[in-house]
Amino acid sequence: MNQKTIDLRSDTVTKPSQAMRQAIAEAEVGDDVFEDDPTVNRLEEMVAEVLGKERALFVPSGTMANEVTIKSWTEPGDEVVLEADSHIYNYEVGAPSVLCGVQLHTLEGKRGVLTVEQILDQVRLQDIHVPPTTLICLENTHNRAGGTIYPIDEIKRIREATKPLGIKMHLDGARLWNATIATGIPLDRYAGYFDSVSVCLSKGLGAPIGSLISGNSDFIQLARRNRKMFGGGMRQVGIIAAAGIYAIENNFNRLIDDHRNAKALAQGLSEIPKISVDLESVQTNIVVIDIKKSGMKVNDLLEKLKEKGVLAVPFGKDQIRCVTHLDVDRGDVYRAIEVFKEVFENP
Ligand code: TLP
Repeated sequence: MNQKTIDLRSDTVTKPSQAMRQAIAEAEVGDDVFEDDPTVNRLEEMVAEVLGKERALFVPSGTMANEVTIKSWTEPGDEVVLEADSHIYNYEVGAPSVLCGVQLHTLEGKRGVLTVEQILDQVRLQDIHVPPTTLICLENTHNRAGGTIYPIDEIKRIREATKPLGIKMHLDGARLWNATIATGIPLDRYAGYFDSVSVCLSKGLGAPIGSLISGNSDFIQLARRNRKMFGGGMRQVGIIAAAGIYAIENNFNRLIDDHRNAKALAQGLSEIPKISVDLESVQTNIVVIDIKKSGMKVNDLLEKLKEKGVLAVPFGKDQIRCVTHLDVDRGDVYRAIEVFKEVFENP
């Protein structure tokens, strides 16, 4: 019997369900560059409202959301402070320097979290010699740290200390949905501490494409212009906005299943002697597995897992990442654990 491939590479791999495809087929559309697409307008209003912001703007990807935001808040030569393992620093192809002309100043956090003391120690104010810090970017949940949640008290302290210095704060909230489901802290409470927040529809929520940037009206007006400059002005994209609306309405609350599945996966894997999993960092839908003890090479392991129908991604010299999502159920998790056991028992 042909078994289904268990794809744990990312929560971006989910495919639109029949019901989502139906919503796509029925979407009313217009030209969104003219702000004429009723479905996009509805999605933007919906996201602005859940985040407690004046406006929101639909963009094709999380990367564009972050880069349009950095472009909108900074001038070339400014400095942006962010965590060393952040997505913006590691996985956006150097766009902050190429597209926005800013210098990134990275600080090493613990499980993705920077403290207010660390930030205050390193921000630079206007002085003829230095690039001024005009923006701080935080990430919640934090991808490379393994889906960890930023403590809201620390966010509040950072906000209170840096707002008087005139520094803006942006949240890369690609997976903010997961933080809210895990903690019960509403989206707008997190968002309230930031000048801008980006969220993704194409990760755990299961839409095929799309992210939004939110903030006040002046910021969104500027972001709309920068989105056009970056080639992200889109036309009859109600067809994809409809998938986003469907995703928020139907797939937000179910993220709890992904979190439970990630915990079950982490627990099962942690019982395999040749690998280590930091169970404390498994707070949402991401599991990072360290295979150093096994002496096996990451790419060899990934190849062996693939032969047995389990996909994951490399995540450092001795680490791989597994992500749970709506196309992975508990049975798949148990089968994945068995496959890991087989691979480590008969390397
Ligand atoms: N993350 C992807 C990869 O790029 C690593 C993944 O598989 O997790 N912010 C965060 C925190 C992200 O994790 C991602 C995507 C993005 C932004 C960018 O989103 P896209 O891929 O839509 O540009």
